[in-house]
Amino acid sequence: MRDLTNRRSPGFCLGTFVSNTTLSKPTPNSIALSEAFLGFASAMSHMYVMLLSCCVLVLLVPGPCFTAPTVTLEEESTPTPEPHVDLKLATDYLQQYYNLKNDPLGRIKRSGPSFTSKVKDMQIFFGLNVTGTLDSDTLEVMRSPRCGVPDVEEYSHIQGMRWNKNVITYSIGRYTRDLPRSTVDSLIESAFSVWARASSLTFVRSNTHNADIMVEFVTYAHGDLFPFDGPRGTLAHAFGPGSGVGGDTHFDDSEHWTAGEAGFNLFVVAAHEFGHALGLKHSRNPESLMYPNYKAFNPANLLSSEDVANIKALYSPVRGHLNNVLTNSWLFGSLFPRLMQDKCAADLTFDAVSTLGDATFFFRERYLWIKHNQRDDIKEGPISNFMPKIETSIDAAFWVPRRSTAYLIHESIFWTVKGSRVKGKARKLSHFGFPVWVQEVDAAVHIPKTRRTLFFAHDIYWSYSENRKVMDFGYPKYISEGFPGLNSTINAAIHKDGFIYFFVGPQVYKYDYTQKHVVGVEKANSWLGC
Ligand code: NFH
Ligand code: ZN
Ligand code: ZN
Repeated sequence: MRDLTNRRSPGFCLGTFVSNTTLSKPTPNSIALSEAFLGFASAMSHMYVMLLSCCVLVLLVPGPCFTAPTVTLEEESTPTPEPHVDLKLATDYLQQYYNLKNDPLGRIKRSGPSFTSKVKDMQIFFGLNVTGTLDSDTLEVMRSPRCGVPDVEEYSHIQGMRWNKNVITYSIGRYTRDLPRSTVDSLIESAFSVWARASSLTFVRSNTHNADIMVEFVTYAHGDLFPFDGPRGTLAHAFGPGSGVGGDTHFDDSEHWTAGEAGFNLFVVAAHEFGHALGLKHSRNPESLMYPNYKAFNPANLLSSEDVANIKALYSPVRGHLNNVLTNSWLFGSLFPRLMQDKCAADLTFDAVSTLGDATFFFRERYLWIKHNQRDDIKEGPISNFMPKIETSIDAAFWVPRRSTAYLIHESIFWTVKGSRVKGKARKLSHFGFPVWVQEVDAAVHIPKTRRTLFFAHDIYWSYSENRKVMDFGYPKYISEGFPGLNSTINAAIHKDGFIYFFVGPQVYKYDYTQKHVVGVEKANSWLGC
C-alpha cells in the first residue's frame, strides 16, 4: 500500500500562486484549470469532485441540494462525537452511497477490509486524505447535507469545456532530471497519441512559451493555486481547456519519474493529465485512465471504453458544429460556459469583487479574474477552475482579514474560502440573520476597523457585526441614507486602504465612509489594467 498519509502540504497561502513568474505565460488570456484534479488535495482537500456532484446538480435542478441543515460553523469547535455514533453514521453513509455490504454475519467492523476500502473510495471521491479511517474531515463530509444521489451516478455525466479546434499545440518547458530529455519527449508524445488515436485531435509540438498545453516539471509552490506536496501524494495536475494557463500540465518533480514500472510511469500519468487538459473529468471506473488514482503500468489498453466514449462525446462533430454556429449567440452564452471573457469590454460590470489573500478577485457570471496586489499579471478563467466546488456565479463576496477568510455568496447560499480552499459545503445566507424574504444580495464588504460586514440588496443595506455575529440594530437602512451620493443599486463592493470602492455598472466609486462622500470615480475594469 502506498503511503498516502502525508499528502497534504504543510500550508498554503494565496500569495504563492503568483510567486513564480516563470510559469505564467507572457499573455495570460484565460484559464481553465479543469474541474481539477483530485490530487491537488494539498491545497484543496475537500473541494473537488463533489462539485461535480452536488453543485452541478444544483445548476440543473435548483433546489434540493441545499435544503438540508447547514454544516457547523467553522469557528465553532466541534465537540468530539461519540465513536459509536460515528460508526453508525459512516456505515449508513457508505451503505447508501458506496454500496457497502454487511458481512455474512450481518456485522460491520470499522477495521474490516471492505469498510476501509469504501472509506477510501469516499475519501478519493471527495479529495480528502486517503487514510481509510474515519478522521474528522471524512466525518465532516459524511455529516454534510447531500443531494441524495449516489456519487457513482452523478460522477461523469458532465464533462468540462473543450478546445474549439482540432489541432492543439504543446511545448515542454522545464524537464525532470529523472529521465533523459529525449525520453521525456517521447513519453509525452506517446501520451498525446493515446488521445489522438481515440479522437479527431492532432497534437503538434512547438517550442514556444505560448503553446496550448505547456508541460512542466515543478515542485511544491510553483506559480499557480495548487502547490505540490512533495514525494507521493499528488503526482501531477492539469488545467482544462482555455487560453492562458488553460491546458497547462504540471508534473510534481518530487516524484521519481520513470519509463517503466518503478516509481511513477510518466507516460501513464501524462496520458491521465492530458485527458484533463482536453476537458475530461475523473471517472469512477477503476478501469478508466481518468480514474483518480495512479495505476501501475498497463500499456495494452490504457483507455477504457468509457474514456474513449467520453473523449469522442466531448469532441464530437455535433458539439463542434454547435459551438461554431452558436458562438456569440444568446444560446451559446446561456447554454455553454464561455471559454473566455473580454476584461476590457467597454461596459464590463462585475458581480462581486473581493480581496482574497494577496489578490483581488473579480467575479462576473461564472468567470473570475485574479489580480495579484503586487503584480501586473492577471489570472483568469471559470470560477470552478480555481474553486472547483463553485460552479455558479457569485453575487457578492467579502474578505475578513482577521480570519484570512473570504465569503462568497450565491443567491441564498455562501461558501467560506480560506487560502484557496473552499471549506466544507455551502451554508445558508440566513446564517447572517437576514429576514426570510432576503434570498440574495447584490454586494457585501467587510470594514476591518468597525468589524462590520455590510450587505447591499436593491436600495437597502444591512450591517452585520462579525464580533457578535448578529445584524446590527436599526438595519436595513437605505443606501442613499448611509452613503450619501450613492443612489443606485450596487453590483460589488470592496474595502481597500481605508476606502470602500462601490462598483456600480461599469464604474467604480471610491467612497470615503468617514466623510460620507464619493471621492473618485473610474472605469471598473481599469482595475484590471484596461
Ligand atoms: C494523483 N490527478 O496524483 C495518487 N493521484 O494516485 N498518488 C492523480 C494523478 C494520477 C491529476 O489529474 C492526480 O487526478 C494520487 C492520489 C491519477 C495519475 C490518489 C493519492 C491523489 C500516487
Ligand atoms: Zn486527475
Ligand atoms: Zn501547477
